[in-house]
Amino acid sequence: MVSLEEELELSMTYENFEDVPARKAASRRSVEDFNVPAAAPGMKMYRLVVVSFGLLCILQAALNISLRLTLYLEAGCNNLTEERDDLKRTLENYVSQQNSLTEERDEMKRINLDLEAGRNLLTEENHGLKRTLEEYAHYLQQGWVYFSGSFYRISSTMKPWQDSRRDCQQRGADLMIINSQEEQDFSRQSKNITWIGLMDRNTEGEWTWVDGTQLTTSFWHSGEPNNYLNKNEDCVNINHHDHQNSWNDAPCENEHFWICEKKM
Ligand code: 2F8
Ligand code: CA
Repeated sequence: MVSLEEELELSMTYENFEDVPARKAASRRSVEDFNVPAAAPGMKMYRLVVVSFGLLCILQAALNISLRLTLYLEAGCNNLTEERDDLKRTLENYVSQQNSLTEERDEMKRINLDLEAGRNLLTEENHGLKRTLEEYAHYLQQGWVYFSGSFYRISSTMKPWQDSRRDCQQRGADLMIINSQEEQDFSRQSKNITWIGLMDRNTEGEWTWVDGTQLTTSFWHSGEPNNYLNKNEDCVNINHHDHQNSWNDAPCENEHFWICEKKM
């Protein structure tokens, strides 16, 4: 226990701004007068110190708490920043993946369009081939002979050149056009005189095929064309089968067999 004297001494150490002897006297007087312990100012000081210490402790505690809180929040903040960066990276990855997928999808769409176009072409080609096949079957069934890309049919009756041509047209064909030596040789198989699709009916001396093309390679028999005996011989037939050059011009109204050709 600190005595009142000691407390007084202690308080005097701190409170040197007052008159010490006077304070001592006053203190004694106060004790004597009021029977109150003379060490009250020291007690005050003591309380002040205790309170200050308490406040310091509270301040320290508050500082600790705020420091810990700051550290905690900072750590939390760092975590959140990392999480945010992670999310950003993930999002960037997603966006990049989405872009790749979009490009892939567009490429697939283009490929699909190409494939569709290819399929349409193949379908058209297929239909065309079917039609051609049906046509081949039709002409073969009708007794036509196939040679080098065309079907040929030699008539079994005789007609003037114009009627002969009409017959061919009604069969989806026309009178034969000879474009090569091979075709010329093929035309000589028939031993009958046969009309072919060549004439100069429009302009004398200007020999024209039924498809409108002008004559270039010709196989006239020797002395032909001659408008024999000044007759109007405007249509051409295969006459001299035993010669490579077998053509003869003859009057169109004469009746002969004829050869139709269907180009395939
Ligand atoms: O000698 C060639 C001559 O032969 C016939 O007349 C006799 C032909 N006439 C007919 O085919 C109608 C001519 O055209 C031919 O030039
Ligand atoms: Ca002639």
